[in-house]
Amino acid sequence: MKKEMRYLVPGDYMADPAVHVFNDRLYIYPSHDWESGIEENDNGDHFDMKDYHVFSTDDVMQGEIIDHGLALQVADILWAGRQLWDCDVALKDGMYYMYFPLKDQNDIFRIGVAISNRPEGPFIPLPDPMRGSYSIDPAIFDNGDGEYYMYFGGLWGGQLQRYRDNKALECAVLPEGNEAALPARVAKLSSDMLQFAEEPRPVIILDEHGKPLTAGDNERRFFEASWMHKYNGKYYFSYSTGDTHRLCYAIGDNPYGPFTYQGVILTPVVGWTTHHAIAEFKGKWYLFHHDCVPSKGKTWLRSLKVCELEYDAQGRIITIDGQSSHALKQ
Ligand code: FUB
Repeated sequence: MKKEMRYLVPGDYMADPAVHVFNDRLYIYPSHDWESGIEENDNGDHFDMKDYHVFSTDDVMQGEIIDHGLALQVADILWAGRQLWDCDVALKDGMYYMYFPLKDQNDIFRIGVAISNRPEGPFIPLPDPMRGSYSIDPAIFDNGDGEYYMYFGGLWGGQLQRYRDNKALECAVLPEGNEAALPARVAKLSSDMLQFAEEPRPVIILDEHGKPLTAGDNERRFFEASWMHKYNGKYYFSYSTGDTHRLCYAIGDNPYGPFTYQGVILTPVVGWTTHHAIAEFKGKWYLFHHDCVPSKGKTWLRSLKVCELEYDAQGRIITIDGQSSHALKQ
């Protein structure tokens, strides 16, 4: 379905949105792309982001989008190497916790935590990454019962293929063909929100026959960009298929899954990566995502977009055409 789209930050390059409603206002936590001059490669070196800005609004499709300025930067993180990728933020007991993936000084992605007493930051980073953390794209889900879950992981440049059972491998191994696909991971957070409360578990996605998706099924299997939301009592795990450039989703009965594959949320956009957040605000559902139309296809200079998201009577998400960005609205 073609949709009316809005570019949210036309004056700058922002990507990988995480979105939450805090204190009746909608907050957007994107990655901040820039022209670093680093050549494009499969390792993602050209995504050399150095800081985050936070945005907020009280009207998603028409209202003013406020840029709250610098919220966190690589220069302030003691353990930093390079590359601040997709972050997310959770609220607990009046404090805001930002979770961010960053390569350490050995070029290994870890997940860090930074804290603020305001949703827009600035966020003060802890001196060390989370114990046992690895890979990228942390997405935090508040289950509404006092428990918070982190979904994370990403293939290729996201380094997930370097781990099995939460242990680093001697050499990276990417499964192929009929082997089980590499899953995202999920872990409950500790009550102080600063560590995993348990060993991360695999997020299993089943096909229509109840079999886990295979590595060769690259139009449906997980690649990166986890997101979790709840609709009509069901848990919707959504993600990017990476090299086939789709946003897909699977439904389960609890935060750990297993989840059963349902379909495509967004067909490929202009650009290589696709990444999103789904949120309800003032009675409507929205898909926040990015594309590379404004940068004329430069994959490392992405622009933040939003459109409405709809469900059918059975709770299935109605597929959105990723190329419907041509009805540009600013
Ligand atoms: O922004 C860098 C990476 O690109 C993100 O971590 C991935 O999800 C992809 O959007």
